[in-house]
Amino acid sequence: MHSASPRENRVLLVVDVQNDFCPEGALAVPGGHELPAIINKLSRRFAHVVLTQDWHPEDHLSFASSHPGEKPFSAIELPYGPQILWPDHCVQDTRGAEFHPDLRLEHCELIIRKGYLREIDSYSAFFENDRTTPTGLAGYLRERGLNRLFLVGLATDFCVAYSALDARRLGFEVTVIESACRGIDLEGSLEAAWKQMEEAGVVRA
Ligand code: VGL
Ligand code: ZN
Repeated sequence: MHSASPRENRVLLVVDVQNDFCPEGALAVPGGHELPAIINKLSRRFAHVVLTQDWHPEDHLSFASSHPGEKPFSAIELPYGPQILWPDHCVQDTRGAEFHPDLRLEHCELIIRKGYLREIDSYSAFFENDRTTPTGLAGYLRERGLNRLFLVGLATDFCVAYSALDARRLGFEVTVIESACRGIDLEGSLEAAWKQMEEAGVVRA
């Protein structure tokens, strides 16, 4: 780690590199298993590393199994807006919710869990899907002067994109490192996410 200056204001935000988002996981993202090696290497250039961990109760409302008759990947309307229904994934304290075993980020300073409220999903590292209930991450980063965010992880078009867009909205400088992300791509969601991110001033690196 060469940049450990106390004034270092860059932070690597590693989104949801968990077993369930890797091949053989419950909500497998193609190529997800390629990320640990890439991110381990990248992380050496960052003094500050923060991880997010998708962390759902077993009856979470984003699971198709919580809505009899509904199938995974269909969309429904919840009080806070449209919600895609997912296969059960990242259930608290299960193997699927653990970080990929090859991830070696021992200098990670904070793990932020999200999606733990049954009634509401949370793609973004900053807000629940109502886009108003904060996770506390913005306050943490601001208090520590970490205002230049570099995002990597899973999935590009959901948790990475939502986090990047919220970070821009909150006034952070944001770069998404494309080679260290993988997408789900439901009905063009990957291209749409990049378009939205670019319009919001996210740097695509
Ligand atoms: C995610 C769908 C559901 C993600 C999490 O990490 O992108 N996607 N939960
Ligand atoms: Zn989830």
